[in-house]
Amino acid sequence: MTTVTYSIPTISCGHCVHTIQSEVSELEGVTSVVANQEARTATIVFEAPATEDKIKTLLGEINYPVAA
Ligand SMILES: [Cu+2]
Repeated sequence: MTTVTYSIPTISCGHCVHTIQSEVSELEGVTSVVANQEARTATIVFEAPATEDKIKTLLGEINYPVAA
């Protein structure tokens, strides 16, 4: 199990938080997603088959790209 906190500058409201949490939770292997509106972060707990690359790709696809 791996826990990573991503910086996501485009988080701007509670809707963003909800969208990120519901979309990323759908990814197989993701066990927890907690997005924070104030900090503009998402802390994601995952294991195989989920990978950092898959999570980052998904976040980009839903218009919440991870900051470099
Ligand atoms: Cu929003």
